[in-house]
Amino acid sequence: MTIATPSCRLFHVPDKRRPSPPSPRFAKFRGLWLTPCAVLLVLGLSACAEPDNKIVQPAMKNPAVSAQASRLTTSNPSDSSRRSVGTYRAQRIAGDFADYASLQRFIDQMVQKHGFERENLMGVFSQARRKNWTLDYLAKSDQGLKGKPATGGWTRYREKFLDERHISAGVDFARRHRAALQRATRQYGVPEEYILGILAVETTFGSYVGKDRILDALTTLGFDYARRGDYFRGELENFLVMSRDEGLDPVKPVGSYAGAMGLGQFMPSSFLKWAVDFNGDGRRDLWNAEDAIGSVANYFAQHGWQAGQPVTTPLQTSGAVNLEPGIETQYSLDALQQAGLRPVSPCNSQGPLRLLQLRYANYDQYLIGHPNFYTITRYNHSTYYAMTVHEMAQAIKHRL
Ligand SMILES: [Ca+2]
Repeated sequence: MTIATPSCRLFHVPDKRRPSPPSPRFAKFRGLWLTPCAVLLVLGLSACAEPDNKIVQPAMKNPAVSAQASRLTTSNPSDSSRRSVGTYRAQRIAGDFADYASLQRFIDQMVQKHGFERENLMGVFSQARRKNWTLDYLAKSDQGLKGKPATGGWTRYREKFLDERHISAGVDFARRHRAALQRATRQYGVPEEYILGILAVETTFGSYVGKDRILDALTTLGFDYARRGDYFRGELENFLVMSRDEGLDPVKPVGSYAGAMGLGQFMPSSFLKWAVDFNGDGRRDLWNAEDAIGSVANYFAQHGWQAGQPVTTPLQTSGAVNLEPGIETQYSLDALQQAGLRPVSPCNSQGPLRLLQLRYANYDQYLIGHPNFYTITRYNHSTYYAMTVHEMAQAIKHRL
């Protein structure tokens, strides 16, 4: 998901045990080209990961249980519960955000727009904690994420994910959730391996879904991160609506430092638009494996996935490539061929093509990015992210 556009969820999960790529919303958020410094930040620390010197908290062993535990018991909401989230009440905001006039205005808007109780929201925000680490981290990475991709950047990026741990976890997850995966493929037209590829890269199938409270993350970024404060205040609004709709205590859910949640790391806006109840229990639960499978498939379907169509086609080059690579520029097949780029296999793609450049240590590889590749980048606006999902999908499929 993009920060500025309706992309998925998503900001990335800070998986401390392994570096992760910039997440959906995240790539667009920061720009698509990474300097060497930025690559270190992204690869070494992960897009939404935390610095190496940060103490690692144990991952949630059973996210579904934890999410369930945070639910309120209002299966039949009364008028009061329709106007509030959690059971918090306060006459004024206490704690880290006590003196924030901008938060007071936000609460006023939530009362007027969505009918929340003012005392309830002041009680909720009295629980919020300012995440200074997040602000420090984003300040550093904002400075570094400019310029062209570095030589060898693709090699370093992919090796963080294309390993036995991710692939074997994918095989195991696929065997445990075969029926749901096959049902998602039938219903949405998205091959199961691409659903698996997303869940592998985002959270290694829920083995690490983040440890920051969503309330803390979104309040901090909404009111102390000026560059994208409007975006995060919007996500905070969506999070409160989501919490009320789903009967969640808004102080309990945890996720990435940027507010992404569950196995697929959906941001609240993506939850409201694209999450589905895929196990039929009447709730959309991003921490539930079946709901996550259906939600990722629905996300792809709603972002233009073309069933039965290719994702990439490798290109042969003759001489220097003078076309601009990247997902923001569209080409016709004729334009690519006239520039000396020839598909290694017949190419009958429907729709605009992208020129993908993968930077190895000693050479650059070029590929066609078909419309389905572009759909993957709606989850995270990054060529390397989408290529990693694609390769992960193929690697897991090969083992099934
Ligand atoms: Ca469900």
